[in-house]
Amino acid sequence: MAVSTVVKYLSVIGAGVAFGVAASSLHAQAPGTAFKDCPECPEMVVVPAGSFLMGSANPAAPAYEKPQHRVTFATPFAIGKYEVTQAEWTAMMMENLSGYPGPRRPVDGPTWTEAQEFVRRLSMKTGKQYRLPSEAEWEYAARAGSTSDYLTSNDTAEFNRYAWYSQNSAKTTQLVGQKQANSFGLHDVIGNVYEWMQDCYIDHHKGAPTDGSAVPETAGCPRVVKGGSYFSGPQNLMPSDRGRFRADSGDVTLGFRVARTLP
Ligand SMILES: [Ca+2]
Repeated sequence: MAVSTVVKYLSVIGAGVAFGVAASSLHAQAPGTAFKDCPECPEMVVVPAGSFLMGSANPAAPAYEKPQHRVTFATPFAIGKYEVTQAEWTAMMMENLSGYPGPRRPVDGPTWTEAQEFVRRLSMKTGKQYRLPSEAEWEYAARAGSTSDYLTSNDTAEFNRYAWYSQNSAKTTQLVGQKQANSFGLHDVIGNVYEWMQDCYIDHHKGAPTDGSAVPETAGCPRVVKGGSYFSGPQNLMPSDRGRFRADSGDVTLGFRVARTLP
């Protein structure tokens, strides 16, 4: 496709979602760009290269959030703008296992192993490297440049603007994208459903990878979950908070968002 055709195409869709190979490759590295690799694929946002301090330096924080350590991303990557919805899940998996049905609600209940099957099928369909985010990628994306304990400050009054949690959710999942996006353009990173990480869970950050990669697999290891859910109190809404589940178990508070290696 000629460049002039691409520009014309992009001008038609304006600031909306870029569809198709030409559009997504043209803007693949520009932070903040949103794109889809197919109409039924999750919408993705490009997150900039950079570095951040992962974990908590707060003396009162639990040991499993320490030590705080610097993680550096040499290149941009893409992460889901929203939690994977039930419409997106069903398009790949041909079934809906969710406890709270609704096409624009996040899928709830998939095991880590089932989430792996989802990203495998998504990768097969698109020819792109979809995967679960590493815990480092997710926490970097959740903080979106903030160094505070919570979202953009230490003020829990912010939760209503950014997050569905125990005090405003009626204890159920909510349609994705209703709450304000963070500075990277991502919705519901904190709250709504907990999200599966690629990483094996270890109960500290000692020796954790500093290049943004996931803590590698060991046989039978539990997997990390992050972000808190519609059922969570403030202590679980901090980007540094971490939980764990067995890879073969699911829960109605637990879903995921996808990541994608660029280009
Ligand atoms: Ca979430």
